[in-house]
Amino acid sequence: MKKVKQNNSGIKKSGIIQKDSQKTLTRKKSMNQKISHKQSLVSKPFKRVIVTSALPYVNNIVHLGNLVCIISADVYTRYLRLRDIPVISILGTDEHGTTSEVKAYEEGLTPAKLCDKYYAIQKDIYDWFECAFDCFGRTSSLANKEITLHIFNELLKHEYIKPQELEQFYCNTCKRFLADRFIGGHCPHCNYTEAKGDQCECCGKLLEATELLHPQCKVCSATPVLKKSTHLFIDLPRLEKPLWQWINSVKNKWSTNARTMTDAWLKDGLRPRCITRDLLWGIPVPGYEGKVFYSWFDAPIGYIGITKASRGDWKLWWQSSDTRLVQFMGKDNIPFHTILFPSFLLGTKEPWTLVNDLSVNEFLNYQGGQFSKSRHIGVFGDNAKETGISADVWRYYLMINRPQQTDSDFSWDDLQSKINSELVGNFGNLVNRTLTFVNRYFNGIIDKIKLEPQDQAFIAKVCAREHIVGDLLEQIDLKEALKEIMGISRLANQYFQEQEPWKLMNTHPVRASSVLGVLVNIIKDLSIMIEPYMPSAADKIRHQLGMGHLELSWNHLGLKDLPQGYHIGTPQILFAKLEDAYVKDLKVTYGGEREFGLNLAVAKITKILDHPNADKLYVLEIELGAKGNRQLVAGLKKHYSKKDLLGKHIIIVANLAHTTIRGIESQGMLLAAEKDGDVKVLEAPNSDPGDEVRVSNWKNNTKQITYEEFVSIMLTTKGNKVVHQDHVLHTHKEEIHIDIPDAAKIK
Ligand code: B3M
Ligand code: ZN
Repeated sequence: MKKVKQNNSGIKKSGIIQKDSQKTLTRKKSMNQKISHKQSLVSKPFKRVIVTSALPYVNNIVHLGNLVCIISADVYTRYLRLRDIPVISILGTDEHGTTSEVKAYEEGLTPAKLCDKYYAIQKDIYDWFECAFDCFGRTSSLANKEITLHIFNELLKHEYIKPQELEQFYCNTCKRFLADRFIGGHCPHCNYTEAKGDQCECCGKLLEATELLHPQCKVCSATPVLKKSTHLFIDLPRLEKPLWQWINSVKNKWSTNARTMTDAWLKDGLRPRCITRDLLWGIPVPGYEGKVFYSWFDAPIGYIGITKASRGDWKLWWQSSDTRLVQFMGKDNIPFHTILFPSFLLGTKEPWTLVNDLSVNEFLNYQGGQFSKSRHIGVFGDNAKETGISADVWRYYLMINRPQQTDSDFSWDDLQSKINSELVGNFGNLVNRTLTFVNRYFNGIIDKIKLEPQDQAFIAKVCAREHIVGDLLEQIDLKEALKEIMGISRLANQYFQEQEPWKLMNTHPVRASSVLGVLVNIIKDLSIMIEPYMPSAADKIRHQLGMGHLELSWNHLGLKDLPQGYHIGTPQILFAKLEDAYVKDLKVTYGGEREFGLNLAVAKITKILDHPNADKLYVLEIELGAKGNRQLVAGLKKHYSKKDLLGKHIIIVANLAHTTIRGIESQGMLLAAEKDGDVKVLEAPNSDPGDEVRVSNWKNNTKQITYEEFVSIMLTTKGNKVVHQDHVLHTHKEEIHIDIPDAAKIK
């Protein structure tokens, strides 16, 4: 993760502000005094700030909606850094629990290996989005184990933990208790046959595993039995009073949704809550074999664990009354952060830092519906890069659309219109035309600034609005603050328009230079204010202004630090317009709509006979999982012995019209690669019969096709992979690998 440099050196070492760097320094001081009343909001009585964002489940590839929360935390942290406030921001992966175990089982990996894999994927995503965390870690770290056990032991010591017996499903074959997600059965409400232990995906109802009809162990399909198991509960009723007192002392700093939901929980009265699970993957509960802590126990403790894993001074941050803890999360995470996590900490009777500010976002939907990784609907962190839209632009869009009071919707049309009108038309245009002008007509040098009363009035107006931006950011209203920044940019464009420097050029050059000087100053200020939102764009602007090596801070706002004789750099276009045709493509790619002409599936060869009427052909019997068995005729005799072929997991075209070859029906076709006379069948050894083989995230075609249509779809090999238009063929378990040179023919 990128760490952001401290920015306290600022102007001092720069020397770029050529003539009056001395004056600038003094100015910096007076600016400090001026904004001190604002700083006090965040720094008094607090000496430091911890910013966290809810820790994403390790194997969930985050979508734009999840990124709202993470990027919000990053924007706010970057703002605090600009204000020179000591801050650390924390994120990491939430790794324990059933979801990881189930996914590991599906991918044929151990949970630990699965977490390693997805931890790396997630880290890449946040790096790409330019999230500059101070600590990025994992809940499965040793440090987190230590803290979790410590907190548990303290709770035990103060008698907040008590055992209670529960009845749970147990699989006699697998010899273990089954977590909800490991149980399947028929839904008692709608009779859907593939309901899960916690929810029916057909009717959407939440279920208790014990309600399922015909329950089955998902691992071995045996019928599980109910068995008693002793679990540990945290005695929330006994913690209710201190919790209630604490909540009342801080909740005015929470967003409304956080307050409302927490109040509702408290009003219902708190009940003891189970903090253990019968799972293998997690932090083992001492003295209880086969049990681990519930992931919602060690996940929030993970904020502390992640800090401990990366900083020796973690206690200074996490055990001080003068640390301010600001937590960002989605609305489904509220009670875990306002009731459970604080209870765990309060119960230890140790001086832990509890949350002060909660910034809870509502949900972001995708084109009016839900994001779905499995159905390839929506933009996910790992494909944001492929869209060709920069991280800055994504960050801008997510923040200007931040679902603060209500859910909001992502739509490509909205994205296009916001990029084109705001980033390109308003902000980018202001920067570009101003700097181009200075370069073209003044050789890049602003050497005369003589302000008229009208300029003074305009500057006062801009300064007032800069203050509003600061105020909004103090209130963590990241969306309104960004709107205000764009408003300042619009104001500057208006000023450009009204002053008409292109006309003044010829008649009143000093006046033209002054107007441009004011505008360059505003651009410098804008680069500071947008830095938390669009760090790369801010950096580009600074380079274009010739201030690339300067670390500006919030103290340099106020249109002040640009002296006469200032030499600006080279202007360049900041943002590219998003064209209609491109948007149309994006809609198809991320709308779960794009279709591949073939229907490819994994099949297992179960029997091989010689073709009775042809020397070169085999007749293969193949199994397609739930899709049944089929028979294929294949010309492989020259290349494979029966022994070598039998049992292979091959790939077949399942939607090819059946045909009769020398008197025997062939119900589809297997795929093989041919290069210089060498023939290799395509294989998917780690996938199961019936698994779909896909190209990128496109849907497979279900309609029947002719042989001619098949031939028209180009497939080839590249780097030992099979590709269609550079997209790799894959199942959900593996990419198709083949040992044959590039550009082989697939037939
Ligand atoms: N992983 C739930 C979620 O991603 C959970 C948050 C943990 S925060 C400590 O929504
Ligand atoms: Zn079982």
